[in-house]
Amino acid sequence: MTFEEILKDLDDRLSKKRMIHTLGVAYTASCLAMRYGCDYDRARLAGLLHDCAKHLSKDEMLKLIRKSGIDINDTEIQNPSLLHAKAGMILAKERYEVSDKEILSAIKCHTTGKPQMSLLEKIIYVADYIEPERNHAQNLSLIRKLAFENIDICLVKILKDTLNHLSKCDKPIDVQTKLTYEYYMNLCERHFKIED
Ligand code: DGI
Ligand code: FE
Ligand code: FE
Repeated sequence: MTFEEILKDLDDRLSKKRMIHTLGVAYTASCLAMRYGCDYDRARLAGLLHDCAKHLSKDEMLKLIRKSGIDINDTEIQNPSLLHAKAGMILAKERYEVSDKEILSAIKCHTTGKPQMSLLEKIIYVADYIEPERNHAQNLSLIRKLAFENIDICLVKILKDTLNHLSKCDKPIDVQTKLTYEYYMNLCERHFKIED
């Protein structure tokens, strides 16, 4: 399917608010791709599809993921907001005919991140957090600037704020979110001077 065809289908399925966020992520991801020398069309498509399963119910997402034989952990079952990433990857493949493995994996890890992300995976993770419609997180103006200066340090800041936010709200932390933070914190401590 073309970008326009996918856009039309998503527009029929997602809420207006989610659609505005989706387009924000698509174009923020393409800008980050221009900055870091990644294919901006693939970044835009991954951004367009990253939340494509957001309208599904918990049961629909569980069914889709189980049918594909993908593992689901307890934290994901208790926090259905984590499930839309894996479900989105499956929909992108099956409904939107995406076969690009890197785009699929960027959708799959967009909520928690993962250690050793590819450039495209990092771009989608960051774009989801900084797109212009997002306005709740703390430190957003610093993080937005950092996104275009050093994407690895930017990841550390986002993950640190996310972990803080989750513990403040008493939400269980997915093992991937924690591993991702530890991996990028370690990497940045070895390569860059991080200021707190
Ligand atoms: O789908 P979006 O709203 O655009 O954003 P998202 O996919 O990044 O995240 C959905 C929610 O998942 C968001 O409120 C943050 C939350 N989240 C990220 N990591 C974890 C988490 N929630 C829990 N419980 N545990 C995590 O490790
Ligand atoms: Fe999401
Ligand atoms: Fe999103």
